[in-house]
Amino acid sequence: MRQGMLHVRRTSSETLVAKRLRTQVAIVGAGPAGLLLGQLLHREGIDAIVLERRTPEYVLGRIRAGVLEQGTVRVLEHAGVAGRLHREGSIHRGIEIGIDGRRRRIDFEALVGGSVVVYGQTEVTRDLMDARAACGARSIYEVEDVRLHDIAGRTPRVSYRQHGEACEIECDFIAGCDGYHGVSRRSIPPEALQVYERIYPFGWLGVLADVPPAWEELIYASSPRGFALASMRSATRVRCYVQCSLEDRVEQWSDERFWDEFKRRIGEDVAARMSVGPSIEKSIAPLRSFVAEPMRYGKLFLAGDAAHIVPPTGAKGLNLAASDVWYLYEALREFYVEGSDRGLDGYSARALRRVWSAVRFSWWMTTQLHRFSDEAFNERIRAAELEYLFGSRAAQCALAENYIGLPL
Ligand code: RFL
Ligand code: PHB
Repeated sequence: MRQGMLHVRRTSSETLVAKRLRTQVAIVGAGPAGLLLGQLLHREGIDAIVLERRTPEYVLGRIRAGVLEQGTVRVLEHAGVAGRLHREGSIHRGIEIGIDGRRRRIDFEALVGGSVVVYGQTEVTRDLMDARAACGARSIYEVEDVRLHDIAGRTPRVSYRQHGEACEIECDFIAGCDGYHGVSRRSIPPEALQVYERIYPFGWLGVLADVPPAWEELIYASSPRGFALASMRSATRVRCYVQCSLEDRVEQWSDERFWDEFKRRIGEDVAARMSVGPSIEKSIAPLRSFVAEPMRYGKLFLAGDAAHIVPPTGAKGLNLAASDVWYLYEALREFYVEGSDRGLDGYSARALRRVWSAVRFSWWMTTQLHRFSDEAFNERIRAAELEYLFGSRAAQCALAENYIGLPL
């Protein structure tokens, strides 16, 4: 019985429920993690409902990741949503690392035989939304007051309100794909979770602008004024970041101030040849590393930013969301198709192994490339480490191998 039924019933908490739905997997959150899981399950004939508190336009308006690992591309192919990505995404076979005006190319292909694809998270999300709409799978946007019930018991349910109406979904499992600020992780009793966290003493100010990039590959630049990243979305659109203070507000950063600061950090040759233009998006993101373990509590499975956050320096957040979702999809398929609990029981440990390797790499990239108002000893160690990276093929291989993504 998968269809929705309209009737009024009282739940144990005495709320009047106007609409009751039934599905196999209730997915909370329509970011890349939730939508990708929904698509993979749909292709396997497993029913899911996706619940999202924002509008589709709002979700698409968030400018975030830009770099996809090969493993993520394969998962998107498996979900049947990689057509436009292959046509419009651009393959990058290396990145450049800048230190105080000097630059070194990290040649992924020569060092480890791999590459990444530059294709915005917005586009991945749009492709997933389109695929979901095309197959008629159920997504419910603008839901309020989402609550999870009986997650450790036999009758897991998700209640919510939409346009003032109380609704409830009965399900076998709940996938918590609702990001760092979502309700899923907070529904787990605190004593059942172990949390690991590092907050960095700076943020990233990002600007999106319609100008052609003056760089062919991403440039991660460390300068005495702080970090800067030159990235792109297409042959006509750049995405650039500068390290900023946590106290800074977007209003304090005019476009002129942003470009001036970016040019001072990115390297003189690039600054001399780049063009600038008005920002079409500007935002500040704080940087943190965060992991909540385990990623399962009873019938609730966390995936993506709901369970972990990495600083954007390693370009790992979206890719980790994709690997979590892949493992969770395999586990659910094993359950529904083969009748085995094994994948579900092993999900958290399997996902966390990959999570921690990305947490380590993102922490390393962040600490090496940013300026901390730090003690002199740490500054010297940081400089020595970057010097080693510039001179050692082994160090470059380690960076390349992690950047393109460890195997799924
Ligand atoms: P999301 O994208 O946060 O989606 C969660 C969704 O859940 C909804 N939600 C709820 N829905 C219903 N009920 C509730 N109570 C809800 N609470 C929340 C939210 O509205 C939202 O739609 O998490 P997801 O799907 O796990 O995806 C994670 C990625 O978005 C994230 O890791 C990346 O964007 C991180 N990231 C990067 N990752 C990369 O792999 N490569 C990159 O180059 C990269 N660059 C970045 C980034 C993140 C950045 N910011 C802004 C944090 C650059 C930046 C600047
Ligand atoms: C981006 O293009 O937004 C981007 C690229 C690489 C990163 C972070 C963000 O490490």
